[in-house]
Amino acid sequence: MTLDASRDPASPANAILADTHATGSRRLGLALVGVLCGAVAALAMLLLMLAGRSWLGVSPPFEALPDRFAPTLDISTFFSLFGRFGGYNGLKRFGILSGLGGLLALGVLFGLLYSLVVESAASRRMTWRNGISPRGAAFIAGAAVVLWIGTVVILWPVLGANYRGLPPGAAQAASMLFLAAAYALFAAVLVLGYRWLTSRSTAISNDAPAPLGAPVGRRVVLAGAAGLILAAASGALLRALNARAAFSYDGLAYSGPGVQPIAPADKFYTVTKNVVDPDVLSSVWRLEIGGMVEEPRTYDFAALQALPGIEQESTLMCISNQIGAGLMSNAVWTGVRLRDLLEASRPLPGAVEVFLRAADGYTDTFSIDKALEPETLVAYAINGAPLPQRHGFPARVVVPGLFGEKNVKWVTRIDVIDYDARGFYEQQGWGPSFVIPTRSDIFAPRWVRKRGDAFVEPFAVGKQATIRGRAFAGNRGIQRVEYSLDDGETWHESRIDYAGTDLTWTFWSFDWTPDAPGEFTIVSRAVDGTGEPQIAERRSIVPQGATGLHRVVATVA
Ligand SMILES: Nc1nc2c(c(=O)[nH]1)N[C@H]1C(S)=C(S)[C@@H](COP(=O)(O)O)O[C@H]1N2
Ligand SMILES: [Mo]
Repeated sequence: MTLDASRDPASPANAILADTHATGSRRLGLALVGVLCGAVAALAMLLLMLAGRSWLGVSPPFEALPDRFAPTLDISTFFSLFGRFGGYNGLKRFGILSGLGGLLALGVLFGLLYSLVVESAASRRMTWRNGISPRGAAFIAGAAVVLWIGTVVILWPVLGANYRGLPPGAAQAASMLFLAAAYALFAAVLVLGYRWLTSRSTAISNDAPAPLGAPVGRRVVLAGAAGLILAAASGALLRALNARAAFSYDGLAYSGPGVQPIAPADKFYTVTKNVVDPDVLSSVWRLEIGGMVEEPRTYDFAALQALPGIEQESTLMCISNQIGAGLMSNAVWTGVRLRDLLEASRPLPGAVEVFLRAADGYTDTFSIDKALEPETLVAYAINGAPLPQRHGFPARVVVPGLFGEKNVKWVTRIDVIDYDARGFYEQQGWGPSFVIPTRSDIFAPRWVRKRGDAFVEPFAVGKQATIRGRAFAGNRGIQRVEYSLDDGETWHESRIDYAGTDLTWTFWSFDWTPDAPGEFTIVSRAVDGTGEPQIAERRSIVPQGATGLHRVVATVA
């Protein structure tokens, strides 16, 4: 069994030493072949997952895992991670990249373990079929099944995501099947690859194990090349997904002197939990109404649009919108009243909430009373045109009066439930109230946020300027907006430029001709449609949205 010809085979001591040395390096070589096979198999599996994500909308584990665990973070951890990883986008990127890294590391680990099992003496004592160790095959099949069960259990709450728009039940089945296919591909590539890369002779006697396999150098090089090709293909798919990622528009604000009463759809503020938003096919998409109803129903896109619909102007605002900031916009929505959809399915007595699910696995809830209000819509158009992808194509919920997160985009299922459930962000500890507090702010002339907010350009003594702002009170409307030029000492009524409706923001303004140089702190305060004044006390966005007055310092020269 001496493989090293340079040593003197005549010396028994040397022969044994050489044999041990050769066996050691052979074992190392085989372990490296295992690692290589594991890496190639993981890359093949990665490519399948990326193809499934790109074309079938199946969420791969490295995307589903962050979604699974983001809601379990409490808000302060969530924000401190923003700080550590460079904002929400940085955190999302980190989540995906560590998932990708973990997947490849697991592949390599299982490749190594597979090689150790296959080359163990116990394995080499057995009868192999078609050059495959039964022990190795059992090990990798068992590992794949255990991993599959583990993944399904851990990812269970998010398996209902399908970025092409399959409703949750079908999406869950698709996710589970696809995972099984991906793990089976991994196991098959690993087993067949390892077989192809090692040559071996069979056992001589029944009690002595067959010798170790020997790596086939030329094939190892080819396998390495195959790995590089797979990596390049995965890289191309990852780059294509990255080009569609929400990084460039997540957190898009609508603010400044250019804001219009009705925002163009492409300027409408945008917030999403996703790295890559759903790309829903309206032909695949369904809206299911279920849970505690007498008659569950499923609507396709044509059926939804064929129902009697309404047009409704309403304003949407994110709970994270700071006073004065632009995570708010107003638009005209077209859609079906959620009430009509629910009544067609006849909710059973005892209904407490509706539980909404979306193509991206997002969830949220609101009370059945809110769901039955005539202003709560399943909308399929914005400003007369189909919803843009990033705003929830083909359909989203619009719930006037409640913060943006309740306005579920890409909605695929609405269940009537008889208990108090919590949505994606709600689980982090936001709320419990999602009713929008009254607010007002100044958007023109342009100001910047330094230590406080200050107008960019100085005002001139004797020259008239117009200060413009907006006010919003959820679904309560705005009665009037007052302004102060002396940091809240004295107040004056502003002029209303755009009244809107109870469901929208209001634009207000006043003209000001400064009569003396100096610094002036301009403040606004609104009164909602029920006569309640805006809360002046400053509260942070956590956990129920910000309150407080908007102050902007003007310098008069
Ligand atoms: N399916 C789904 N719906 C969602 C979200 C999401 O990430 N996924 N984000 C919510 C949040 S936090 C906000 S503020 C609004 C933003 O809606 P917009 O992007 O159309 O302005 O959508 C809500 N609906
Ligand atoms: Mo939000």
